[in-house]
Amino acid sequence: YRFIVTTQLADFNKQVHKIPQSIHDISNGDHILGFGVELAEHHPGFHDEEYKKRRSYIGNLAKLHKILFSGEPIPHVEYSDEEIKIWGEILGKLTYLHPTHACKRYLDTFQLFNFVPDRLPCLQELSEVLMMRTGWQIRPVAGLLHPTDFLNAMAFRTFHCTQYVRHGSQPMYTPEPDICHEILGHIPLLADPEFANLVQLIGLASLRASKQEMLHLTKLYWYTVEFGTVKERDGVKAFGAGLLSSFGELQHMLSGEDGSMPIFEDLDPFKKLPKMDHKCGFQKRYFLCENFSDVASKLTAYAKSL
Ligand code: HBI
Ligand code: FE
Repeated sequence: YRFIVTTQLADFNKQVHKIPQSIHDISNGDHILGFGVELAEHHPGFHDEEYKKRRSYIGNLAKLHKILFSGEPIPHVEYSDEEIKIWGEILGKLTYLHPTHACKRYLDTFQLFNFVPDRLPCLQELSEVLMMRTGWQIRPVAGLLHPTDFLNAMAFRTFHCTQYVRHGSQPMYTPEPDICHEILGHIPLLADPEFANLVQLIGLASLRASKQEMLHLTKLYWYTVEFGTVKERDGVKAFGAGLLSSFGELQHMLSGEDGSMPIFEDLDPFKKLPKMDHKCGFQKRYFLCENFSDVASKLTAYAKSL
């Protein structure tokens, strides 16, 4: 999946930032970037009025959900047969590649959830599993959330998840995060204590970051939590959610499916990171880490420097 981050970057310049003291200071509805209800020409659902209605119906449920204040559970969505079919198809394809392409921690935590193709999990259930395992919780959100809110919420062990399903015409592609990306990409590893702490570190660092530092943290997030890779005994494995939730990108990572092999580089959080490339196909370079504790100590060192 690819984000429309150009607008996000423009937004960094306008932002007046108040340091949130708790998750209650972060809105899940005020700063949605990306697509509005009308979508855009290049969105696969652009010409599908039914789809747009469905997407904004589910998005509005999230906007109404005032979380935690009243402790109300995440709204339940009754998914249609077509939505479940899309989920099942993605799950099937990915579970074929994961044993060879996903890191061991992901394969282990994935088991906790018993995902099956004929049922799209509900976010409330997943949130409860995370809460028990690592104290993380899920908060529903109507679309691509501004990186500042998105990262700040991670300081409070809260992960914002979209709840709508991508358009069925291209089940293997989505230009924006959808529930399949959130569940198959992000949720399993948030049940791993070490990984969950590492993600929170980025969130904590983001609370007091300047605009410049926030942009750098967004890149750090992008090159680790979204597209990170890790060395394992039998080769390079994915831990980034953008990889783990994309059949094409996973293949590309190991075999350069589209004809060009990606580059693997060491991650140095103190160095300028490359511009995030989210428009033209797969990533050209991935950052390769030794293991999660290596990522955590690098991020800790960077966070301390802020
Ligand atoms: N919003 N809903 C949602 N889901 C994401 O995965 C997400 C987001 N906003 C920003 C974001 N991811 C990041 O990739 C960075 O821009 C921080
Ligand atoms: Fe993501």
